[in-house]
Amino acid sequence: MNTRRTFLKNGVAVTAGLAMSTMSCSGNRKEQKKRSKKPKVISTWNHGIPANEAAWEILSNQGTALDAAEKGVMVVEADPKSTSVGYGGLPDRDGNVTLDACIMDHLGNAGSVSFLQSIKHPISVARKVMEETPHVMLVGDGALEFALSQGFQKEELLTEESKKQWEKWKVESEYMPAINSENHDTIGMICQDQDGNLSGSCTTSGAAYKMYGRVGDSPIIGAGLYVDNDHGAAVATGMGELMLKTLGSFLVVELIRQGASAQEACEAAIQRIVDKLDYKSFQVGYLAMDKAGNTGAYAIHPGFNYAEMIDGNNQLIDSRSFIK
Ligand code: SD4
Repeated sequence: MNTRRTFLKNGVAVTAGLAMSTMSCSGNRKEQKKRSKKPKVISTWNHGIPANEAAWEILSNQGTALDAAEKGVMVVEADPKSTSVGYGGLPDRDGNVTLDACIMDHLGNAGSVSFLQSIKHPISVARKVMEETPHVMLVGDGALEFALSQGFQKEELLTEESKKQWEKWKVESEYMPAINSENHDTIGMICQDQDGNLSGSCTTSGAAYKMYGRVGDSPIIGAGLYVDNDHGAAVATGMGELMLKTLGSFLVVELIRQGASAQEACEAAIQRIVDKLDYKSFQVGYLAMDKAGNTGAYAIHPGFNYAEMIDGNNQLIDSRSFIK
């Protein structure tokens, strides 16, 4: 059996940081395990607040974690003020809004779309890929063709505001993703329903002013999102190239499976980036929930936050970070 003891014995991530985080996690582990399985939703950044509300509507009416994870992030996909997700998302350097999204349920089913254009709700197309095709991932024109065949409508996703920002950017044309700015602002969501099942979703317009055709971590199962219903789930936000190189969300869930707490696992996955990659100029944030509903979050830089909703209370929480 994989227990916390095994995790520590194997020395997977016994670091001072982990030891400290163990102390700072709320309550002791026995108490955490005793907690009843109440519906719960967590999601990245400020826009997690309205997204959680939509997810809660479903969870509090005996809905499934999968439905909640899809409907929750759709709120942000449809919001033109959220310039890093869906409609109104900042475009690539040539002015194309290209979207990435994925979804995963408690049975281990997964669906994903990438480099999808002109469709407002890529998360719903990802769900259709999961449920209606023998595949996990469709990209570009193939994803668009599939979406249209499923009844989705083509729409212009570049808003006047995003177009203005892109035109301003073109003056210098410098690709420099900013830490915690709106162009690094994927919504990742994890839901647990009344049956204790976990599902997750992740959707983004990706890094603003990326190269045409660039795909980040968000549609990649294991990088932007991973769910193992026996153990936990994780989502990622930030500079996708770093999560892709470390398969971060899978790593977080795997560490939970080996006995780490959700908090320890997020910290260890950030530590992996710090140990292996040039991390200082980039932000990455991980958010995780274990099967008992305990949550964890950790980022490279300060400024990452997430929304957590339980018992109808929705609150924003600041994540801790490697750089203080
Ligand atoms: C990406 N992780 O495409 C996404 C973008 C993002 O906050 O902005 N995340 O790399």
